[in-house]
Amino acid sequence: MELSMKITGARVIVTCPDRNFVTLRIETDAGIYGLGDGTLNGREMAVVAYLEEHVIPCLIGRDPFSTEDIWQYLYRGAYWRRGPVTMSAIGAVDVALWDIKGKALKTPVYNLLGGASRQGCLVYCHANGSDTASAIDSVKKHIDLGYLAVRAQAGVPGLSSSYGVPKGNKSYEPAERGLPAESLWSTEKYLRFAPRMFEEVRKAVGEEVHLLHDVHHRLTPIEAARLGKELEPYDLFWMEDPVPAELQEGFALIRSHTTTPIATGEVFNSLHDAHELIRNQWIDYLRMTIVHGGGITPLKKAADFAAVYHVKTGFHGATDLSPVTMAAALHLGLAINNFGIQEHMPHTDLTDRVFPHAYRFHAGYMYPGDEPGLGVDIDEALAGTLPYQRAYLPVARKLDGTLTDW
Ligand code: KDG
Ligand code: MG
Repeated sequence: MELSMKITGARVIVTCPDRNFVTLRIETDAGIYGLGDGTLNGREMAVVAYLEEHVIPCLIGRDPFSTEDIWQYLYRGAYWRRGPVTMSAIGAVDVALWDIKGKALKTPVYNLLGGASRQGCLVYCHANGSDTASAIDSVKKHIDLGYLAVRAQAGVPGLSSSYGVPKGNKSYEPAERGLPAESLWSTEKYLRFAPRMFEEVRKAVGEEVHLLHDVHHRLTPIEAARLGKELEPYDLFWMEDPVPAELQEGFALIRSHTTTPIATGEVFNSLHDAHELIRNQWIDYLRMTIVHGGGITPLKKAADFAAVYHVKTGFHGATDLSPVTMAAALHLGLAINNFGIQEHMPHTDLTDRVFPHAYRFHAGYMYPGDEPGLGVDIDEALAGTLPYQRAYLPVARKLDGTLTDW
């Protein structure tokens, strides 16, 4: 079999099937193409410019099988390292190259990463409600859909909006058109409410279902320690992003007070953001995602490093990660030994039509499918009818107006 190929071209496709996605399509002289996701929620066009102006010209003529060398070329070779824009652009290239590799070798990407280590990937979904009663209804609905793990978020009494809870009856989608929306935050109200909510949720849904919760970077370490301790009786699968994680040693304080498992890392873009967290066993689940973490190549290494310290994966899987990232996460998740759980926030029907894919959900698990490569395509004709629309994530302020972490 002739495996010598060259990259002949690459283009960025920006489309908005209900929300914005940035997709990189890399072409080869063998007629095989690969897709990568470069979506960075609320900062999409920065990645487009980075790819078009700085990355694509360097790819032409290279061997698409050289995933390691091309990754190093784009990372070390740029001199300027890390950061979400850079790493999303590198991630888009890396994932597209793994897609090409799988298609050229006529095998699903998970076979190139070690083969299947399990039958499917356990996933968790999002349940939410404006109050505890409606959050409980939502958890029950998701259990009826077959989910074995459910994240529960509810409106905090006294706050006009809460992370993870939609305003109307639409599905929750944080990015909104127009300038950034402002929401209010009160740690006191939240800390009074969250343990009571989980007491009721656990009572209503029983012991079997895994319950998760996202604090979304809102607390200080000592506040998070208190929350983790108070949540212990409700046996959470994890407490996510209890604090903003720039200060890795802050997790030591949380860890010394509570046995509630901790997940973090959806905003990380390098293993260097997490290596103290992992090395010191301050977390249980690493949430770094394929796109913002620079692709399959570095995430496989991050997962292997984490495995040494009993840390499992819990890859980010919100709707701002395109179906291409979902597929990449499932292929990697199927292959590694220390897979923990995968987030599944289903895309809209329109997004699924723009990105036809082989992965599927069944009875609590997701399966990447057995198509060569990643098993995701893009309907460019449909994508072309859905132009980019500027949208931003919200910002948060404390009740006295101080800007805080959203
Ligand atoms: O773009 C930001 C979202 O992906 C994020 O707010 C979602 O926290 C999130 C989660 O856990 O899915
Ligand atoms: Mg989160």
